Amino acid sequence: MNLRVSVMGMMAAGLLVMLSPVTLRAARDVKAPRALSLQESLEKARVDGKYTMLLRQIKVEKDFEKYGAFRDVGPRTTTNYANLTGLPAGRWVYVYPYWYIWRDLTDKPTPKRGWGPEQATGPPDTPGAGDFTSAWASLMPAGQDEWLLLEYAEPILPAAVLVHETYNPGALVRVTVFKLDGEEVEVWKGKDPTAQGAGTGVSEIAINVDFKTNRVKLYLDSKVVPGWNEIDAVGVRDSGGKTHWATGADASSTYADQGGGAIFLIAPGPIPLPPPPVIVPPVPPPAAALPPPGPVAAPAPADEKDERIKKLEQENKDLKEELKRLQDKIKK
Ligand SMILES: [Ca+2]
Repeated sequence: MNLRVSVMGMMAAGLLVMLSPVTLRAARDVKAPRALSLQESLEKARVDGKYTMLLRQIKVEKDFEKYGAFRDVGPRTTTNYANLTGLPAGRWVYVYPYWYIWRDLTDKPTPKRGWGPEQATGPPDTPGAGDFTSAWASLMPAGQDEWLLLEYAEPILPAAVLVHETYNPGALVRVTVFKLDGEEVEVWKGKDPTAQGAGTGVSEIAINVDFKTNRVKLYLDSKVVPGWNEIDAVGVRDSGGKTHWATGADASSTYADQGGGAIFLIAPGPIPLPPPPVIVPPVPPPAAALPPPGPVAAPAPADEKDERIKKLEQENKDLKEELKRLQDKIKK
């Protein structure tokens, strides 16, 4: 009996000895890479300055098993990933343990459209109170609560955010800043220091955090403050007293998208605008599906084509909606 037990035990031990080298080797193969500092990681994710305007940063630690320490995957339109939903379309870069989703290629700057969020980049350039194309305006005057996301060239230890409001001010209700690990941190919530009816004003929001940020997000209570709540520029004053101006911007909506930029049905203010000709883009062929992330990157021309098709589809959709609105208006 005793002998039998010990033989069984020896067999079991032998099995373990046979298995263990394999198991150990597998464990060694999937060893996590060394994580860079957050600032180094951000720099690496820009891929030698190729990308700009970070839309999202998400932590997916286990993806190193598939992508290693770094992978420039390129354009993806997936909105759901790793139990996250509502992700923006963009250019995906993996720097362990984060995914960075960028909007723009640095060498293809987005054109400056009147009232586009890009009008809130750089120092203030709007001549005074009033409706000017040099400030960001939302699509509708009070259609929804709006937000404006600003990106800065380098991470800054922020002491204050300076919001230059140039038309229907007083809607700012919340300011957040992003940590370099992607976490959004609320730094202020309250009543806009610039009063409604002030015409124009600079809302100075003091910030007390102990981390650097390169992204600031403003939230506007657009539905409460009538008219388009336009923002000309957003500065971040650092702890040394220097003010930095945004280098990129994204927004919940923009008046630049009104009729795909072709129809000015409702001018947001007193500036008269001649209605430009309505150009209906041809219906594009169905867009080719984007490849899954992997070592095979899609060739650049195909990406550009996809983007053009996507843009045309959106413009076509906008125009159709605009046409329907016009028809409904005529009916009334
Ligand atoms: Ca501006």
